[in-house]
Amino acid sequence: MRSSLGETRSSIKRSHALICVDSHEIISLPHWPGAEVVSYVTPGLGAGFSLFRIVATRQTRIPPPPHDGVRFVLLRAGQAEIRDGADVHTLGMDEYAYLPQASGFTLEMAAGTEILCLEHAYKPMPGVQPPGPVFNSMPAIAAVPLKGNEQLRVQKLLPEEPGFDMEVNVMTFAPGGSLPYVETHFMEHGLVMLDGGGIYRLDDQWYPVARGDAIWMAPFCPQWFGALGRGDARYLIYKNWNRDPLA
Ligand code: UGY
Ligand code: MN
Repeated sequence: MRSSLGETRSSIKRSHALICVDSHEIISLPHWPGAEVVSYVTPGLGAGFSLFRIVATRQTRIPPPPHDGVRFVLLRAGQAEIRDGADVHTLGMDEYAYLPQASGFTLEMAAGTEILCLEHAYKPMPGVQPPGPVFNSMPAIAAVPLKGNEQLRVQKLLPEEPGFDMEVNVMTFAPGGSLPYVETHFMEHGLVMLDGGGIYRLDDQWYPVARGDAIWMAPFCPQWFGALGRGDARYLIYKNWNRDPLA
């Protein structure tokens, strides 16, 4: 892309947004001291969640979120420690943490550490206990073919329990693999391309997408993906889940 001529693959629409590296705005925020922040998705777009990338510019200690929401963190480079009093968990490459609403976990990152972070307001369900924290590793989660399709495998990073009001999944497409149909659903999505690329249909546009791109899909945004290239295409995808849309 010729950014000198004002070109970008990024595209912001009412029903979806594609945010590409060439248009990233790197900012600092007081509650992310010692870190560069790139916001991919925020409520300003119309989304019900925030999705952003953090890179620590020095050894730093991040306080709990300045809101009562859930924080999900996936480490993509470096090392971090998640701490609540004497409760300490180390995160290495591709390890992740689900930190429940209103919890007091701090996040200590070494210089150069990169994380993907997703936050949203937790929707409780009457009679169901909200979940506690989850610490796990992406490679430790089984990749299961989607509806028997060996070209498309899904890893569910969070337990399939009604206490969870969100899913965070990794979807891996073999070259030529695709979603079986154009989805339309009331859940919205936040997505980050982790590897490879292909074509993402969003509403009535078809976008080339590649590693590093991020996408927001509003409720009912028609969506479809087909993987191109020689290697697998892999993306991390969030959706609000397990709750009645009127609740
Ligand atoms: O879980 C999903 O809705 C997923 N299949 N959507 C997507 O990949 N765009
Ligand atoms: Mn979907």
